[in-house]
Amino acid sequence: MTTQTERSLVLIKPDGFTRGLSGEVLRRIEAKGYTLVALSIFTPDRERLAKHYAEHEGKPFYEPLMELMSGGQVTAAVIEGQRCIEGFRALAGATDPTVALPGTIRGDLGRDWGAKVQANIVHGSDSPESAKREIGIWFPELG
Ligand code: DAT
Ligand code: MG
Repeated sequence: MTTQTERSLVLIKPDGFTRGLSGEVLRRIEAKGYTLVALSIFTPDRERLAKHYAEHEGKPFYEPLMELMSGGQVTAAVIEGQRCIEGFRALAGATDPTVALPGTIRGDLGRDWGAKVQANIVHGSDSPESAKREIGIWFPELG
């Protein structure tokens, strides 16, 4: 059986960026064998974040999430490889860093800080449809 190569959007969020974890996250992506296709560092504005997190609008953690994400620089990356969407989600670990398994990015490097939103270091697309949509938002030149 063959599997098509695919792309995923990865963000090292401001909490991860500020702690100097961009290199560690990118190291794990490359060590796993995925390829870096695009890389950019900037502070995202609310308009871009509202598009990115449209599915979460109205949830209790939405505003704190927007504040966290617009509060500093992010490292945005497009990665590539067969099943890299699923593969990066496995590298990232569970959304809640307290229960994310050791060995994962969130499990090894994240913790609960008592905030209204979980600061969990990374974002990764959760499906091919999300990846296509999110890559279009963060890297329109790749669309
Ligand atoms: P993921 O980033 O694992 O795909 P998500 O898309 O459901 O998780 O949520 C986006 C981000 O919002 C997540 O990385 C952290 C935060 N978040 C999600 N659910 C939360 C909750 N119940 N309480 C606090 N923060 C939450
Ligand atoms: Mg998500």
